[in-house]
Parts: sequence; structure tokens; C-alpha cells
Amino acid sequence: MPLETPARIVRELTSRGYNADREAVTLLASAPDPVGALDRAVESAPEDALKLSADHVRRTLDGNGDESDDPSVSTGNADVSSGPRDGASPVETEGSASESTQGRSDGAGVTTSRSVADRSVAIDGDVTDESTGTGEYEDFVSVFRDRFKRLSGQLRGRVNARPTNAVAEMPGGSEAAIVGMISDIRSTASGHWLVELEDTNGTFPCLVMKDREFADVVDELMLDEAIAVEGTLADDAGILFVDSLHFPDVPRTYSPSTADRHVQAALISDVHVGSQEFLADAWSRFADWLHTEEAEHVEYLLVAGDMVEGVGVYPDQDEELDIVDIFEQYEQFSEHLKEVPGDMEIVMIPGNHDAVRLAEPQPGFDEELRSIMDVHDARITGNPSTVTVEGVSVLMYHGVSLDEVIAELPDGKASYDDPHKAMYQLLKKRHVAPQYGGHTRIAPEEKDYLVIDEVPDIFHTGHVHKLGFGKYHNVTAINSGCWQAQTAFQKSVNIDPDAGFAPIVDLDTLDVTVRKFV
Ligand code: D5M
Ligand code: FE
Ligand code: ZN
Repeated sequence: MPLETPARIVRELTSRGYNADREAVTLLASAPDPVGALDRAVESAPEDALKLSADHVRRTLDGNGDESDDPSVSTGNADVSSGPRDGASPVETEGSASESTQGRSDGAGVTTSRSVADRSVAIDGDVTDESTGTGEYEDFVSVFRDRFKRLSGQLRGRVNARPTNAVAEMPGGSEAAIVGMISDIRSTASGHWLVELEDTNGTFPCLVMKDREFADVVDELMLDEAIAVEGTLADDAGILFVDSLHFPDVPRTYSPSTADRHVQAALISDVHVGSQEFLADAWSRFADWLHTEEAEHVEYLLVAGDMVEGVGVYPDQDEELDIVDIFEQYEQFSEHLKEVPGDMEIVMIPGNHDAVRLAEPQPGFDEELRSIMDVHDARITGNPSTVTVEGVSVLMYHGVSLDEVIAELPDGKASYDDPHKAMYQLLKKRHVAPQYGGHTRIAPEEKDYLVIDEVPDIFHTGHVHKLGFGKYHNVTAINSGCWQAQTAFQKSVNIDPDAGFAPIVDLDTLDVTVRKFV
């Protein structure tokens, strides 16, 4: 087997029961005879060693008189396009690591290990082991009360709201404000909009006239989301004529936190190992690139769900399975994860193809799956979770509700081509899955884990297999693409996936660069 790329070295080492730190892998890959160097390094490794160190590899290479003063390293001579980009089609950067090696004259110029000392990762809002839901009616009541309490809290500062039953007692013609969850939206015969708001005391009908300047946000409204309205009561006090409408939203002045040093994170999702369409070559090119000097600052890898293709997720899915056993799919996924540098910090949440409960919030993988995926000490957390990486908070959510936002809203406001715009809507509604009872399955819990309490610095989703990113009120929204080519279903509905791209975020500037590996 030719061993010229880091990922192949890693695979060969794992097959012999070894891990190696990143610099060791680079040294082996750039040795004049990688096969011989690897053999010698393994043979001379201390008996109890599980991991080959760079020093050990260097000694092995030295001892054999290899040209260790001038190791040539594979740098991956890719062009970089950086800077934030709002929408548009995937970019253009050939991020794939070059197969050829490139000599360096500075001798010591091998990639150094990533600086583990500065790392920090904290996780919030994880439902794993906290689930209280029993599926009883009372759970639905409590999850909705909690949603209302938290979102109305965000809205109350904005308007002087009264409970619906108190508004019903006010004299006709009074000014009034209501905070409520939308229980119904209807257009009237004359083209106006009747929006019914519900709070813990009852419901109240609110009328948005079609000629009002804010009437164009009515098509953004989804059932069960919380909003505030101000207006004037009709003469008989039976309806409120809306004068202004407010979403919980992200303040326009939101100022995101950034890392104190130059460090980057790769944000990916939807690997779909086990599917016939899984792009193993593109994945290996990505993993190879992570071993290059160009990627030396990429210290974090966030994976937003759909590690594997799963079984029985969609009708006729089995016809496109490469691996039919779910555990074997995770074992294979784990093999692919081993290709990425061992000194990267990895965080993973599940998606709708993963073997955890489908209803959101989804707990992280159970012990059995964790033990299969315990490569590189990856952190496993629920969907959604807020992961704070070196001070930068990243709200990770797989993204099933994006299908719903895209289906319900007009194209200009949310579409598969601009998935980040659908993400903006979730930020505006401060809830990752606003609508209950539709396409997105929601499990009732004592508390609503799906409310976006704190504004994140980065919002990371996947699921729709389209790449898109942009800023919403200074929050960086990134929908990662996927590692699965178009499936028969996607072909039948004209979904053209963005497969084999990795968005890379600079955590110190929040700039995004997209790397292409296909
Ligand atoms: O879903 C990837 C995207 O494709 C997401 O937008 C849902 C859609 N999709 C894929 N297969 C189906 C079927 N069979 N029915 C409905 N929608 C589908 P993912 O869940 O990541 O495969
Ligand atoms: Fe997916
Ligand atoms: Zn999915």
C-alpha cells in the first residue's frame, strides 16, 4: 500500500494497534521511504507504547541515516479564499492536500503539534442523562409553559404586555400589548391576517392589516412561536388591531466573543458512513489536509449529526446501504475518524440518522456507541448543545426543523440554496424548532431545551446537505454540507447536495473559509 499521505500512515498505524501524534505522522509521511520508516518506528517502539511520539520517529529516522536534517513535508499547496461570504454557491478553494510532497529548506519545518495547553471546551444545554419526559400529557403542558416563560421573558422588556384575559376586560379602543404563542394564523376574506395568540390564561385574536408595513413578516410566522404585539382594541374589545409586532430576536448590537489566539475550527456534519453514497475519498482528502501545515491551526472538529446513514430512516433506504448493520456503520465511522489528527479536539452531536431517539432534544450516544466511537477522546453531547470553545459559544443543532422553515416560508426568506437564511429565522424566533406537531418530532421535557436562551457567537447546523453561511445580527450562521453524494430520493426531489466541503472558522476573527475536497 502506498503510504505517502498522512491519513494512510494513520490507517496503517491503527491496523497495527498504534496511535501517533500529528508531528510523528507528518515525519513518517515525509520520510524518503515511508513504508520502511513506519516499519522501523513500530519495531523499535517501546513495548507498552500505544502512541508513537515525534521524538521516537525522529530518532528512528536519525538512526538510519535518513535525510532527517531536511525532511520534506506535504504542505498541501492549496489556494485559500477567506473572509465571510453571504450565501452563494460553495467556494472554489481546492483545499485538498497535495499528493506530492514539497521540500522545505528550513530543516526544522515540520508541522508542530497543536498547542493543547490553551484549549478549552465547555458544554451547556445537553439533555443527555437529564431527560425527564414520560410522554404524558403533563409533560406537554410543562414544556410549553417553560417555552412560554422563557421566551415571554425575552419579549416583556420590549412591550407593556397584559395577560389575554385582562386584555379581554379592557374597554374598546384601548391601547394594549400581548405576548403569546401563535395558536392559529388565517387570512381573512379581505386579505388581512388573523393571528391568534395564546398565553397561560387563554387566547386572543389579533388582526394584521394587509397594508401595514410589517404585514410582510406575517409569512415568516410559524405556529407555536412566541411573539409580542402592540395595538388598539376594536370598539367591542373583541379583537386587537396590530400596530407593531416583535420577535424575541437577537439584538442588532450583539457583540460576539472571539478567541484570544489564532485558532480554527472545522464545522462539518452529515458524514453518512454506511451509505453507498458516502464519499470516502473526499473524507480522506479532508483528513489528509488536516495533517498538513496549512491546517495547523485547525484544532477543533465539530460534527453536527448524521455520523452514519442508519437503518430504516426513510422508506427504501436499505436499497442504498453499503453497510446494513448499524453497529458496523459506527465502527466504520470510527475508522474514518481515526484518520483525522489525534491531537484535535472533537465534539459530536447526533442527527436524525443516528441511533438515538429521534425526538428532539436528542440525548448524546449511549455507552455502547460511545465505546465504539471512543477515538481521539471525542466529546459526545446532545442535539442541541452549546459548546463554548476558547470563549466562543457555538450552538450546535442538527437542523431537522430547517426543512420545515424552508417549506413554510417564501423562497426569498428561506430556501435550500440559502440554508443560512433559514437559520436566521431560528435565531430570530430564539428557538431551534418552533413548530410543534409537524415534521420535526419534539419530545416533551420539564424544560424546553430547544429555546435559544443565550445568543450564540456561532450557530452551526447541517441536515439539509447544503452549504451556506452568513451573519445575522453579528452571529455567524453556518450550515455545513455533507459527505454523501446525491441519493435516489434527493435526485427525485431535485436536491443537489454540497458534498465534500469543510467550512473552517477562525475563532479569533469569526471569518469563514470553505475548503473543498471533491
Ligand atoms: O436529510 C437530507 C435532506 O434531504 C433533508 O433536507 C431531508 C431530505 N430528505 C432526504 N431523504 C428524504 C426522504 N426520504 N423523505 C423526506 N426528506 C428527505 P438527511 O436526514 O440528512 O438524510
Ligand atoms: Fe444528513
Ligand atoms: Zn439529517
